[in-house]
Amino acid sequence: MPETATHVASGKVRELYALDDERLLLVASDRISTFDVVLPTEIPDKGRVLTGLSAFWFARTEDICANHLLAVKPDGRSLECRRLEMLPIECVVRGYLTGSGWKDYQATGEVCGHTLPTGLRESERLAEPIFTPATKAESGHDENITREAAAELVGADRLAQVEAISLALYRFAAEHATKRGIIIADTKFEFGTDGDDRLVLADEAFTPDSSRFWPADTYAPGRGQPSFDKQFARDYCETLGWDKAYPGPELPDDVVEGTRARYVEAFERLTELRFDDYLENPERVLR
Ligand code: PZK
Repeated sequence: MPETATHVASGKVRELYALDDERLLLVASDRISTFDVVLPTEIPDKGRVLTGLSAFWFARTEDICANHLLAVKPDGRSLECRRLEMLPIECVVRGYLTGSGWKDYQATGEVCGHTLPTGLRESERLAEPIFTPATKAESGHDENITREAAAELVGADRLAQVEAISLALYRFAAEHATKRGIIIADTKFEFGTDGDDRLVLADEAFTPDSSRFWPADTYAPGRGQPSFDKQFARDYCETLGWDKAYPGPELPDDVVEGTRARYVEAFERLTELRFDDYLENPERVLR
C-alpha cells in the first residue's frame, strides 16, 4: 500500500509532511537563501547534501542524545522522523563570536546573559562555547533571550538538560569538523519530547543551513569569515548592487556549479564518504 503524505508546514527551503499520527517526512529542497532571501535559482543536490549530513550527525550523536530520525529515504533528500511535542525555544550554541552574538557583544559586552571578556574581536573563538537560546519568532528572525526567559518557556530543569546536551553535541561535532578543515562557528538545535516525556533532538543537525561553516585554512579573527558553502553566491549577489529584497537575482551557471561543489565538498570532508556513494545508497551515511 503506498504511503500518502499530508503537507503540514513549509520552511524557507524545506517541507514537512505527516505520514501518520506518529511519523513525519522532512524534505529538503534544492532552494538556497542568501541575505535571508530565497533565490529563484536552485543548487542541484543541495537538499540531498543537507539531508545526508543531518542523518550522518544523528547517527553519530545517538550516545549524546536520542533523535527523531527513523529512516533516510532512497531519494536521499528526505528523512522519516518521529513526531514529537516541540519545545518552544531554539537552542543555539556559539563557539565563535559572530552574527547576532557579535552584535550583542559590541552593544553590551554580553550575549544572552553571558558576560564575555572585554576586547574580543569579530569571529574570535570563545574560550568555552556558550548556550544562547532564542525564541521562535513568526517573522523568522529569532530573538536572543536570557536563560531566565528560556526557563520561563520550558522550565528550569528542562532548560538545564537542553543546555548541557546542546553543549555536548556542539563540542563533539566541532571537534570532528575542525579535524577535517571546517569550523562550525555556531549551530542551532530544536528539541522535542516523546510520549514518555523524554528529550529528543529533532529538526536538522549540523547542516550548513542550521550552522555557520567556515573554512579553517583561512580563518583569522578581526573580520567576518567567508561562508564555506554560500560565499560564491553571496559574492556574486554583492556585485549586482541588489537591495536584498524579494525577488532575489538568478544565479549564473558558474556560481551554481561553484556553490554545488562547496556543498559536496563539505559533505565529503565531514562524512568521509563520496557523495556519489551516498546517492547510490543513502543509508551508507548511517555507517
Ligand atoms: C516540527 N518543525 C519546523 C521544519 C518545516 C517546518 N519531529 C518533529 N515533530 C513534530 N514537529 C516537528 C518535528 C521536527 N523536526 C518541525 N515544525 C514542526 C519545520 C522543516 C520544515 F516546514
